[in-house]
Amino acid sequence: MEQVTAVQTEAITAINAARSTDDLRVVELEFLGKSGKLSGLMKGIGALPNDQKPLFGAAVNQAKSQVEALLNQRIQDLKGGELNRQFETERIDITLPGRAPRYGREHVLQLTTNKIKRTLGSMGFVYQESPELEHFRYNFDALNYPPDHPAMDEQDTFYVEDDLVLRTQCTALQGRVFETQKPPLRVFTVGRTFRNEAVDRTHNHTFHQVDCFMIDRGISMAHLKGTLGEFARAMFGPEVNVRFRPDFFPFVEPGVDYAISTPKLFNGKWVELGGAGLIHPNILERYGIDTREFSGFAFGLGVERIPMMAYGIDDLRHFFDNDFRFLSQFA
Ligand code: FA5
Repeated sequence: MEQVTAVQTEAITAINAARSTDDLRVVELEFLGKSGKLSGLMKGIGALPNDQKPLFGAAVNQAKSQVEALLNQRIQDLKGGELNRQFETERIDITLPGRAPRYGREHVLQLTTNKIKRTLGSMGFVYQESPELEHFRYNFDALNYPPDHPAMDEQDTFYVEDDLVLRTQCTALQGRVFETQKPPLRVFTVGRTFRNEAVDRTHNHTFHQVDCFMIDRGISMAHLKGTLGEFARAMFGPEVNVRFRPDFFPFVEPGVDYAISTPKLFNGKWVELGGAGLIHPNILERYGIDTREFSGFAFGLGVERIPMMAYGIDDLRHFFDNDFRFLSQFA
């Protein structure tokens, strides 16, 4: 019997000494586990005289349930404190200001495209989609490029097949429209264009163009100048100047390049925007449009040049780097 009391005392001392519920789990295993010290006492029962066996068994069981009760009590006591400490260390400061999610926004080239569409749309031009992967014949042949003409060298591009290229100019839309629609016409498109280009601050292999044309009775360079002037003022403000200079494109006659300057930017320097002219009679006649009745103008320009000029951006590669610090400036 003293043996039972001794083990029970040992267990109680261990329970009182425990500082955490983890310690108590160890004590539990040591005394109450299957091969624990209290359960182990039962093994000696066989060696006792028969009349002492029930008394010994009862004493062990009583000791076990007392130790168990004390243990559970201590677990409850310690658990409260441990939970409080955990809550303290995991406390969330609900008074901190929240982190605002970053909202996406339209890319500056998309914003420019939207403005171009609104401007030309309001002048009666109809927007048409056009493919980036284009037939060689729409990109060149239909635009009055004679076979092997050196003007094509300026617009070397990426060939997918002999007759399938990444378009070099949005003017490729013209042939598609003339095949299916009759004048009077006022059409424009905006989209991605590609060239095998030595990349620098104003040239990239991938860029965007607007291309716009109009065919009607009596269309002259005056209509072209008027339209481009209106377009430039919508894009850059009322003080913008537009300059025309003679230039060559196989699909216009006469042909010009045009540049703009605004007193505010680049010290009023002229910046080339694009090319333009009256649509070459060869093209109109090829598509059965009577040149005694109809004439037309066409112009094309680089979309990147518009925000470059409007905001004073010195390198068009910024548009394609996807640097959030750059892009987030344009609302
Ligand atoms: C053309 O592409 C003609 N299709 C424009 C045209 C249309 C003329 C209708 C007459 C009638 P050009 O190759 O000059 O022309 O390109 C027009 C504009 O696109 C350039 O002025 C420039 O603003 C832009 N551009 C051309 N190449 C690049 C490039 N590699 N990177 C960025 N912008 C470019």
